[in-house]
Amino acid sequence: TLQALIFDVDGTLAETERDGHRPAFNQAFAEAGLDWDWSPEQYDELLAVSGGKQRMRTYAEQSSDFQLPPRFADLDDFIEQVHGVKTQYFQDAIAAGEIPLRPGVERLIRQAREAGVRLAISTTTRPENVEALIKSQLGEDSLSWFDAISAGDMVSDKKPAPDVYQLALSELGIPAAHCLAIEDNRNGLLAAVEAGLTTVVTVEPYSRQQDLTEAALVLDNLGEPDQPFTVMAGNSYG
Ligand code: XBP
Repeated sequence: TLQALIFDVDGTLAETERDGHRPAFNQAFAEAGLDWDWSPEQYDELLAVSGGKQRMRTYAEQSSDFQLPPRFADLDDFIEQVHGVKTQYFQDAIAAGEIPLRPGVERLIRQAREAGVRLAISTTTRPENVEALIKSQLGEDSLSWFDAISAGDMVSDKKPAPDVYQLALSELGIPAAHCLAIEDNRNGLLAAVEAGLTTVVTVEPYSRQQDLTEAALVLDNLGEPDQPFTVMAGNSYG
């Protein structure tokens, strides 16, 4: 029987990437005096690297004309500081309610609670971003609905490694066989499946073309009664 749902955040709870994280990165880059300005299309490609800090590192290493602005001690210092500023911009946007939950997310969360199914989060982003999103969209008390919020910086390897799902499972204290993961892209799917979880993928525009064969079910979204989801693929339920 199903005992817990484990949600990814970015792309799954809300479409945070293009209109949330991307502009926040660009604002932080401008503030640091960089000429980096990630377009929506470029950002979709950069999403192949999971984790904002890793994304910045990969980009810096691939930009042949990148010069470390003199006020940073080294690349690590640069990434840490600029990513910190980016996180603040992102949280401001979230707190202002600018990024709504995807269709069906709130309904599923509320139905799970009513049915006694426990809730957890497994994400690459920072916990403070998750908390801001959940509180602004579901109310001040809603953080307590989640028994575990596992985030990328709490483990050594980020998605597609299974670590952040294994952490959520151990905090829940429930075997993977009794939990369901909800993801939105290939990196997250691989992480969840490697942790032994049956996984539903609700695709985003950029992940629609990805190989999602390991998913039990691929949907366009979680659906609302007046706005049903479309099944894109499925190997267990399909
Ligand atoms: C999301 C990410 C994150 C966000 C930005 O991955 O890769 O990096 O793009 O957030 P997942 P941070 O959906 O697997 O959690 O900058 O805080 O990393």
